[in-house]
Amino acid sequence: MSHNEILENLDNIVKQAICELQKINDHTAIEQWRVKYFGRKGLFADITSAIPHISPELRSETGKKINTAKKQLMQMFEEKLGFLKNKEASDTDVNFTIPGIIPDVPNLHPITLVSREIVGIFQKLGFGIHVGPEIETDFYNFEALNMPENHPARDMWDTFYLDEDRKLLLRTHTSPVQVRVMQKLSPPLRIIAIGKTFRRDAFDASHSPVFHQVEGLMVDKNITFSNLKAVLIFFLRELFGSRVRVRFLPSYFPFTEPSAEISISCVICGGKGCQTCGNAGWLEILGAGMVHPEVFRKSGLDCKNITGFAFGAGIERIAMLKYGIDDIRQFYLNDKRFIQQFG
Ligand code: FA5
Repeated sequence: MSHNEILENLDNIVKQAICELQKINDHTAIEQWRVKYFGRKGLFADITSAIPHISPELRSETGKKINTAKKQLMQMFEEKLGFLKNKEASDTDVNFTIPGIIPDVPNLHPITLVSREIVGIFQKLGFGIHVGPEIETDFYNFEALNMPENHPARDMWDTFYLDEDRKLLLRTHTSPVQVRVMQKLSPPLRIIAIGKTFRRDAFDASHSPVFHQVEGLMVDKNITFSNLKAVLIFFLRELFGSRVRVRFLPSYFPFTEPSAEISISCVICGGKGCQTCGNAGWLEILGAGMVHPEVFRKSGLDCKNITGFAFGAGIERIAMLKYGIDDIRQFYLNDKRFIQQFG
């Protein structure tokens, strides 16, 4: 072979080797390729053996060209080999017989459990379930509830405002749902509404800046405070058992007249006094009263022929008593060990 023939041959070998290498898809084929080009009797051995037959001054240059081509192909070979190894590993590492991972589904959160139980009790009494928005307007959260601008009772709730004009806010209670329902539906009405409420209250054992309330509203002809008492005592005895003691004390809410604050005997300490009930033996869980005529008017109802009662209870406080939890912060620590104890 002449010098030129060797180079031409080398060029063809490289082109052919690259073309074949690209098509290779398994280990057997790549080994065959290696032997064909780099084996003891392979094409590179063959072409290298022709070097001594060309003129001495061209031998070094020819040898270098052959080595460069060899190096280039060897590098491509290594890359392909690595690719095939990875591919085989990912094909064979999948063991389809291994059982699936059992999803870690914890119990329902105690607040969800208690909310469902409350809904169940009121459904037995024929109450419908409603919801309202968590972002409220000043009108629904305050004004329609008989608290016009600058009314001092607005200070009863430390409010998270969402805009400079203080027109949008995070609802401080579920009472705005009363107004929304009365605007939409006509009496007789029997509804509850459950949802999140927000106050700028610092965390302590019985306060959280986000908590849940259940609101109740009953409106019809001749609804009296006795109806309110009967419904609430039924509700609290269904929830806490027939032995629970219920206390009604006079209170003030701008949207009810008369108003009451309702407590039950502390089921954690049995009424002796503990951290949860602030050593009082009673835990206040409800505010209630007869719907104020101004609320009917603001909701567009003619209050001459109708009366009604409303109440609002804190669900966390109810859940604490029901499950013997002495600190409201437990609900919000996201500790699965806590959640798994319920349900
Ligand atoms: C109200 O929110 C009135 N809207 C309730 C009402 C409705 C009265 C209808 C009359 C008619 P109050 O601010 O007292 O009332 O809250 C009601 C209940 O929410 C309390 O009894 C308590 O159980 C719970 N609560 C209040 N603040 C917190 C808090 N920061 N963390 C947890 N629970 C709270």
